Amino acid sequence: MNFTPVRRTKNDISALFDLPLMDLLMQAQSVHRQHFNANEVQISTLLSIKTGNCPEDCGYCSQSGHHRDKTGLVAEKRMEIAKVIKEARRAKASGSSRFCMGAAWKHPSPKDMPYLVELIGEVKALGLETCMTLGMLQPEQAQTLAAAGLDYYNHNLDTSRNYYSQVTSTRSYDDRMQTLEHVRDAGINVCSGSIVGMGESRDDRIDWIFELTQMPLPPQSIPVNLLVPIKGTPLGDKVLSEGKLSVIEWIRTIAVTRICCPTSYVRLSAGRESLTDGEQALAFMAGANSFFYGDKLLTTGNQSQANDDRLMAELGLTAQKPTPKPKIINAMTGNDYRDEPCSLSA
Ligand code: SAM
Ligand code: DTB
Ligand code: SF4
Repeated sequence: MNFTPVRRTKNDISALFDLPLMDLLMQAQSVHRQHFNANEVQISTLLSIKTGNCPEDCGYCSQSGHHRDKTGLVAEKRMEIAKVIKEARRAKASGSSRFCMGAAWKHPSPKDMPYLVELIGEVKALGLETCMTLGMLQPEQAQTLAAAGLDYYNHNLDTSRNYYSQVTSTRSYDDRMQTLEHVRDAGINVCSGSIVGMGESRDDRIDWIFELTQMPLPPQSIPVNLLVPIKGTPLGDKVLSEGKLSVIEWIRTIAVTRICCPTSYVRLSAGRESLTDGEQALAFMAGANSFFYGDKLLTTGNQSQANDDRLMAELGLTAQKPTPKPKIINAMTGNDYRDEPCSLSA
């Protein structure tokens, strides 16, 4: 697949946002069809492997330790490997092709690395693609995860450089960019997206898409989250009192992302639970071709699997199969995982 970025100015991106919706959808759908089967979607399942008490202060997040007195979220220890694998088996059986594991960390600590390496090997041995989102990574950590076979690393820019200080104060936009560089340099596919509806302006959404087009390669996967306003978080409370952004603006953001990053997977992520069938169908029309499947995201709800199965059947969408991987080496033993019996029971 050709990942040549489409270079656009901020004015070009702004003009796309200004198009009448039908013209924008038409353009996004025709770009989409040049690169993808328009009736096929990539399906991932998410699991929180370490929940809550995060030292970062992201203003939208239920898992930040800074908001825990107000959100009441109960923190949990790192999940045992056998339990993670049980969930991965369940995801595979339900038709997901990728298993995404998220941890509420600023960054993984050295003692977490063998745990993460083992998880990657065990999940890949089930025939699933692997994705992790663990906070910031040092170059050696990215290389260790790459050597273990990690397929994707999720690390969102979340918004524009300008609005970032309104979102998080415990890290900078450049910290975020640096981890993306380490992930890219290690040869792991980049998954990096945004949250729409946090009180940012359209210019912030334009600037975020511009940042994507300026990367050496656009991310292979781009989640466009719609803020799930969580009571007790600063940005959740702001949106709950001032009102939510129009869903149509989120759909416009998906369409412009599709046009500017034509070969990337664009993912419907957080926020789908509150959407109607029609709104989701418009989002697919706008060029989204990936979504999270399963009743739960990390700490919040998602559309039920039964509802997603029904909607996919109604829309005539089919699930993409995982890309077969030739050889998977267990970094601990040096053996190919396909030759080893899985040590964990379901
Ligand atoms: N701690 C890691 C990090 O921040 O990179 C990984 C987990 S974090 C929860 C993953 C992403 O979920 C965030 O970057 C953000 O885009 C999204 N997210 C978290 N809470 C959300 C919310 N309430 N609504 C929408 N998206 C949210
Ligand atoms: C992403 O961009 N969205 C997912 C995934 N990457 C890790 C997370 C959504 C989290 C929604 C809020 C929650 O469930 O806590
Ligand atoms: Fe921590 Fe990630 Fe939540 Fe920020 S988004 S508070 S880094 S878990």
